[in-house]
Amino acid sequence: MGQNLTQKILAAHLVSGDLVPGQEIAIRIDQTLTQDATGTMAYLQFEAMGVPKVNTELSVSYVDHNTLQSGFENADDHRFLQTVAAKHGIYFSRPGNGICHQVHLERYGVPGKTLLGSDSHTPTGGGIGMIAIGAGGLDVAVAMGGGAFYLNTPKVVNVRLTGQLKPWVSAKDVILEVLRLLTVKGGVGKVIEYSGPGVASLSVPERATITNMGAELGATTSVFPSDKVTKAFLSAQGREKDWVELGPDADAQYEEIIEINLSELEPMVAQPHSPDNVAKVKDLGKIKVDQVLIGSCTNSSYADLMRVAGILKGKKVHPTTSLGIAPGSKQVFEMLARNGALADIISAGARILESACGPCIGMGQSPNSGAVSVRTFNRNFEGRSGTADAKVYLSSPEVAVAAALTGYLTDPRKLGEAINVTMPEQFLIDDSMILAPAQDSSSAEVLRGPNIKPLPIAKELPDQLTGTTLLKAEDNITTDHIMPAGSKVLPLRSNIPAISQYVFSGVDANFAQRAQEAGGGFVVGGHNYGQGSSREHAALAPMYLGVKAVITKSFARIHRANLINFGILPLSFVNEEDYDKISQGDQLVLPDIRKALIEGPELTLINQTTGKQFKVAHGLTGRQIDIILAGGLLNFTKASSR
Ligand code: MIC
Ligand code: SF4
Repeated sequence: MGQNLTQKILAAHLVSGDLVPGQEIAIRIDQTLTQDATGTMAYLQFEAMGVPKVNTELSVSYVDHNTLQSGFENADDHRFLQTVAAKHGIYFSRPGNGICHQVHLERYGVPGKTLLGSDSHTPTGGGIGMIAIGAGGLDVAVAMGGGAFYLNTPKVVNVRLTGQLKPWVSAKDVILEVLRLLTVKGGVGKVIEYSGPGVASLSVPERATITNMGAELGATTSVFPSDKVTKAFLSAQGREKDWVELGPDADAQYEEIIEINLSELEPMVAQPHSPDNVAKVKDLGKIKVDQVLIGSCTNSSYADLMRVAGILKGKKVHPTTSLGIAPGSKQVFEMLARNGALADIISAGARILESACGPCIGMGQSPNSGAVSVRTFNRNFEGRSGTADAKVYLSSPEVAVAAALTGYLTDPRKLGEAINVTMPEQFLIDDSMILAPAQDSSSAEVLRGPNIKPLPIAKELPDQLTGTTLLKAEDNITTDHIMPAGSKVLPLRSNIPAISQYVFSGVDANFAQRAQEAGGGFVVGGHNYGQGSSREHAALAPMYLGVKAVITKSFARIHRANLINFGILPLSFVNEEDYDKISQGDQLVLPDIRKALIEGPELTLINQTTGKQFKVAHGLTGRQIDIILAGGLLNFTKASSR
């Protein structure tokens, strides 16, 4: 039986386990990436592991999230990241060099390699034929130390592309169509593998737009074959030697097949407040648009912005609409500046932002009250823009620029003739903003400012877990609910005592205080608890506040792994209706827990307040049980390397 591309790459990196869907495997990681908002913790964890130099083929540390320096905190973090990278054999991409996923695709992505990144949009690398997976910082730290990455073998879904995109329709519309078909939960436990004759018509950055936003499906990752188009991209980046041809066998098997005819797609948007709330632009009424933002790791490539510049050329932004543009990388920015496209953008009245995540993570450009904001980004969760009542639509650059010019959500096909951009034969290559690690690491000093507080470490699991139900939450709690981002909270990512005061602050302002006064306790949640980002702060900060177990109807993949990594027990109700048998404030007990975890998949939970008791399941593998018993992955890794 033939192999699909996912199986081929996983098999070539398999360290333990069998490639049977649902079973745990361990894979070797060739490359890692971190960004600053998750990276400071990842490097503190790496330091705590005591490994002098990274054991990967390549590890890169990017600064792109916390670039708004409104106090000393972010600058302190940048300096720490630069010096810790120099010491431990890590390449450092300076602030201003661009968004991690865009830069990594341009300068480091290699078909057939594995990439683990402490950011949920790491699957961008799938556009160049990598198995690129998002994970918590601690998993990335372990991979940097040479440890394997553990995951459940995913099912592989084949999205077969036929036809060719029509003018004004773009890669973003392809992934919006996949989101419409599969929904935000439809990719859980799966890899989305693209194939078919339509693939050849998509450039590498277009493919990367599609794999990037596969994160919004909840998928483990997404991947495209590596073909002549990939070769041309690598050669234009001066890296033809990195090319290998890769694809599925002709008789490859898939768990599920979906056909999409590119020729039939039309311009679309994801409406507020979920990336799968997809509609055709032409079917929506007259919607006034207050703000348009173009950029983010989804849509800020050279071709994206050349098309935007081409459409804006000689025109002016609508007087009641603000247009902001953040080029994805220094390479893109400088090429636009040198060929004059930047002048067309400026002349049209756009506000130019630095090459960084910026407004995508609420770092500035929050829209006005009740605003409609059209963004080429990948997430439109309520409040993420920094304005609680803003309505965010996700779109292609073409739809975004049409809104910026007309002031309304507009089908871009009404703008006339489409702009054709050909991919350059040679990109502008200048890696001077990427610093190589120190040759002699003994003289490299790691500089820490007062914002960088030592890493809190969990204790071994006690024999019994007792505590109060600190919070009872609904379905679809995102990591933005658990640990908010934005310009006020993000600078505290290296200071767990300080950031822990914001845990659940948008849901329940007194959570942190209550948790600390109670000496910790339990959190109860509904379905899909922890969807969204890979931020391990959504586990680390609750752990600091004393949260011992989270009991839900179901979890999102990366967040569940993060809870385990920090010694918090993720438990699920065996009977969903037992969710109703716990109220906030109830006193809960998990007796004889160390023994019970080893003995079987189910535990008894006693609600002392009501006198009722019921079953909860842990679903942990043997290795995960050992991690929980040790009080987290860091303790476990240290103990097993002794
Ligand atoms: C995001 O898009 O939510 C982020 C910010 O990039 C996060 C990482 C983080 O919280 O630092 C992600 O996607 O993993
Ligand atoms: Fe940055 Fe936004 Fe991409 Fe996250 S989704 S990495 S915040 S650009």
